[in-house]
Amino acid sequence: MSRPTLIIGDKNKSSWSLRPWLALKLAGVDFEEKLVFLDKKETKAAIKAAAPSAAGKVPIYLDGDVVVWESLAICETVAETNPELWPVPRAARAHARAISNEMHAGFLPLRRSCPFDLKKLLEGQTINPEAGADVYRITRIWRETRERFGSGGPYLFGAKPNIADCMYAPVVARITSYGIPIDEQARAYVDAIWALPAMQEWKQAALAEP
Ligand SMILES: N[C@@H](CCC(=O)N[C@@H](CS)C(=O)NCC(=O)O)C(=O)O
Repeated sequence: MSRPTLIIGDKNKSSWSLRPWLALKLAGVDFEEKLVFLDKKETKAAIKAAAPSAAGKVPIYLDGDVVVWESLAICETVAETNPELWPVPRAARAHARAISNEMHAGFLPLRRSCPFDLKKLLEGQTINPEAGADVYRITRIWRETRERFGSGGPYLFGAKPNIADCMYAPVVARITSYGIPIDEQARAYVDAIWALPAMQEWKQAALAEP
């Protein structure tokens, strides 16, 4: 049987690709990755050729007759066969889904003003008030989630990272790239995400990209 394939963009640019890629790695899925360089004249055609029925953006996940795009939908699909990617207690699972959706649908000011770029390493960048409000909301989500569900370890829901951590991983990267000031608790969470071997693998590959 052929391995599932995740079509992704450049690792230094594609924050959306990082999310399901990390979920697949955390779940230990044996998958093939196909990288399409973004912002080239052939990008759209290459993505369309790989999955004509998808929306023409990466990431896209192909597994047998399954074709799924939208990062969170991919994570949900992978979780069907790897249920440990969501926390088990119902209240925790509902909370994880809510904060994952909030990330998927929002925080545009932060995403716009601090584009994903792992090669950047700025210090104490001043961000605009709207982006600042996003960081405030995100760090509050992290704190409240950890207080309520995360006492068993360093991740949002304790000892094991799950899809919610994957959804916020690109924010962790933006905070580091732009030197965005955060409190000590948020810093500990950022450090825990960076310490994941899969995050390091993604980062090293991003740094090696042309
Ligand atoms: N909401 C989508 C966003 C996907 C997206 O915007 N992908 C960008 C790369 S990070 C892309 O494919 N850009 C190429 C293009 O629009 O031509 C998701 O969650 O997967």
